[in-house]
Amino acid sequence: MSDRSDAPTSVIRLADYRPPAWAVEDVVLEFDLGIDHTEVTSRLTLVRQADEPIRLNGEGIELLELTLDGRPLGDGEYILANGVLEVAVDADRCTLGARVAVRPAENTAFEGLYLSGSRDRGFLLTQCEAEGFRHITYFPDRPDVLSKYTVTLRADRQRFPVLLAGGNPDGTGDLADGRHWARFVDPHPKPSYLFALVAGRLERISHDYTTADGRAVALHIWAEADVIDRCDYAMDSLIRSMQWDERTYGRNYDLDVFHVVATHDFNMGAMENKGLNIFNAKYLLADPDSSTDDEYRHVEAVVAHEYFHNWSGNRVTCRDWFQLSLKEGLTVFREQSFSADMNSVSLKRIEDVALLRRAQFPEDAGPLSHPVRPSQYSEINNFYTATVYEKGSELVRMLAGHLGRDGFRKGMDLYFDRHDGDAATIEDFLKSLGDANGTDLSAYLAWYGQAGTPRLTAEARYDATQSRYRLTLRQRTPASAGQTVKHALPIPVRLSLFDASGKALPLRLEGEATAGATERTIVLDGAERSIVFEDIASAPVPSLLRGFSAPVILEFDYAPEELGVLLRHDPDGFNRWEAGQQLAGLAYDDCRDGKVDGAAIGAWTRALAQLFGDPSVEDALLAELLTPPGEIELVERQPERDPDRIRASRQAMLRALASRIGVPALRARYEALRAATSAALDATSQAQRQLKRRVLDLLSLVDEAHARELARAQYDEAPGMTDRLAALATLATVDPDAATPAFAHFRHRYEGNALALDKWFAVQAQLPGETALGRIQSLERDDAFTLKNPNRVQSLLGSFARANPSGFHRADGAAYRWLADRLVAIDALNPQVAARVATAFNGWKRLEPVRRESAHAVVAELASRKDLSRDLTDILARVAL
Ligand code: 0A1
Ligand code: ZN
Repeated sequence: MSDRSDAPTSVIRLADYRPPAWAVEDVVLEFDLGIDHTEVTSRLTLVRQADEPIRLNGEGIELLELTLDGRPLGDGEYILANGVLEVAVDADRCTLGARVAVRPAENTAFEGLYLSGSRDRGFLLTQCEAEGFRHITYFPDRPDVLSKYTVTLRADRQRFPVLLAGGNPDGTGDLADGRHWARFVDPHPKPSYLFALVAGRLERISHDYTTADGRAVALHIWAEADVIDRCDYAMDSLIRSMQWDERTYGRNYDLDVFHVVATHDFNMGAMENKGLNIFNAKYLLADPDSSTDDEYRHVEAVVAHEYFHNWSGNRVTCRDWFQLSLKEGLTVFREQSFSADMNSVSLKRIEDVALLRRAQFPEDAGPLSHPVRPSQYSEINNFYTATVYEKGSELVRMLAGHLGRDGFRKGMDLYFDRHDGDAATIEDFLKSLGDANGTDLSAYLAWYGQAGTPRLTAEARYDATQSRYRLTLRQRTPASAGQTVKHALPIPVRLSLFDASGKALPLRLEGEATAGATERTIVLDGAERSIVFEDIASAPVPSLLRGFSAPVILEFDYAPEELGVLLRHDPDGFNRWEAGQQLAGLAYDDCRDGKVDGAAIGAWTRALAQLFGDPSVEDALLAELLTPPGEIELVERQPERDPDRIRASRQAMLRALASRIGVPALRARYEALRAATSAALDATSQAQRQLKRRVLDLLSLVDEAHARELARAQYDEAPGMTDRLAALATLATVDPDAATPAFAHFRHRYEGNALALDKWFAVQAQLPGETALGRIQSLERDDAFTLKNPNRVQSLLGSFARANPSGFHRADGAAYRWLADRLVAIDALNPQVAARVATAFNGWKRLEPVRRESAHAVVAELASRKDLSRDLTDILARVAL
């Protein structure tokens, strides 16, 4: 567990980076595994790099013995203080041996070696990123120390029949007293954060894979017996990922075995340990009866993400944790491209941009704002953020767009060749991409160092007499936490112009001889740039920032009917949706404060009603178009941030949309989709389910009694989880009382199915309004609820605090006080989880005055406590500022 905050909190700075004073060539580890007591013996071969003592990190472990070149060291021959073991050595090369004891069952923080599940049935596993290895043994626990690992595991054969560690298998055998052993050798040097072991009773499914370069690889997915039959989709996803990385980046897998393990006890999504990926069961298990369509997509994406790390993360790792986005942003980008290829390019882009806006934009607009490459941290675990991951991916996307497909591939080839086996930096990455293409990309470095979402404003002037259209682009990034001076960034703006009938115009810029394509990318690389288009016969409608070509907030003064043109005619699915989102934003403004009146709400409902009846619009896109920005995004449009009013206005606009489409059309569409209901997983069936859900939700706003009947029937008839859960959510929103028996039925039906119960908690945690807190408090008393399980905490407390604005931000502040109390309790068990839930307070400063006052009191009180973990203290200190 992390230090309590009464220990001095030290700030780590990028500017202070120094290479390691000692390299570790190889590591020999031996584990005598037990649930209460595990003994770890290590032998490190150390090689001097600088004139300094050997310094090893170690936390929460008991040192039993230390040797130098085989000779035991006495108390006076080393210093052990503040989590650092220091040994002064004269030689340039030596072997340092240690024997330490650790206590897995007591490790509730899930960092280092811990127990998943119960004492009698659970299994042992490790989590080492970012700084968990120091909870296992003494080691220079930093990503730029790369070593070859030989690992031997010993344990009771009955209790721990399966023994796994990263690397290739190197023998197994029996020992006395019913014990057995297994050895693994990893030929690829790796940093300690990629070490992993797993031991216990697990079942497996397997597949023999042959890589494009001819290596036979045994793929094994491991899970506890009761869920092993839910791993097939993950295996298919793994195979698709391996093939895709071979095809797209020429990257092959590099060991003889690849293990993937599912656990219900995990702080994050999954972990890319070399040769032994460990997954939160939520992102590995899938079956139609207990998983939704979204969850199937998440399994595919996370399996791919972890697999792709084998190159972008493991073979080329990070020099220090400031470079985290080097592996994470890049790997998210690779996963997004893969998922787009497997499914739909425009739907994937819509999903990713929606996530960026929902999770990263608010982060970047509040006190937790930080650059994609932070310049300092006090707790690195708090930097696994939407900024490092999602915005980091957007930066890679801009670079890829700049270089074009072939240029980007050439750049990636050079990056992997040049830095294979290295701990690299973001500069290395930009340099490889640039060098391979004879260009200099260093201007993009500014994106990595500057926090905040840039505002891009566009202003247009049409000159009818000269048939010219002038577009002026300007940028400005608002000051963010600790960063007041902002610089201009290179912003690629992909754009097209449409005439009023929706035809894309050929583009000729001032000074060019002939018109070219109908789409261009203009890079704004200073504060302002104007461009002039020639031969424009009438005032055009610009489609800007196509495909979301840069992670910025675009401000352009569109008239509602102009957005209507794009919404109806833009051939690019993403920008079509985007026009709908922009128009919905204006429509929302028309629905504020109880009125529903204005040109925009008219244009929005008219355009969508028309698309609703247009058979050429695909179901999946229509479902997305019918979903306006959520309550969290709409906060930006509300000067006085009152979640109740935001919700009321949003409901009013949806009601206006539903009435415009009309009850008969909604009913007819629902019935048609109902007739097509199946549990099939193909894209068409998924799209039908998604649209059916949207239609039912709209219907519930204008035809409540009928919608309630339909929802109840849908719950009963549902062939799979997507329909079942959607029905439950709609029913509960329309009529909470009518939903009670359905919730009870669901609870009973899924007794013992942890992932299904998580959804049961999450749906209820998100039901809006003042009654939410009381509901949460009674759910806390459910037998299945525990603060010890991160998924449970996220599904109940996380969903409530972060995805239920009107419930959490009650005007009386009761939910703030309740959450503060729970945070203290969670923190005593698992600081990482407490810190993540606490980010719900990120936006308190911009709430309306009454809520702001009560949130402030709670945050300030919490932040002043001295008994909290470093993780939670760091979040609170930044949020309270
Ligand atoms: N590298 C993993 C995410 C991860 C990060 C930290 C963890 O423990 C604190 C665990 C997993 C990924 O990007 O998938
Ligand atoms: Zn990752």
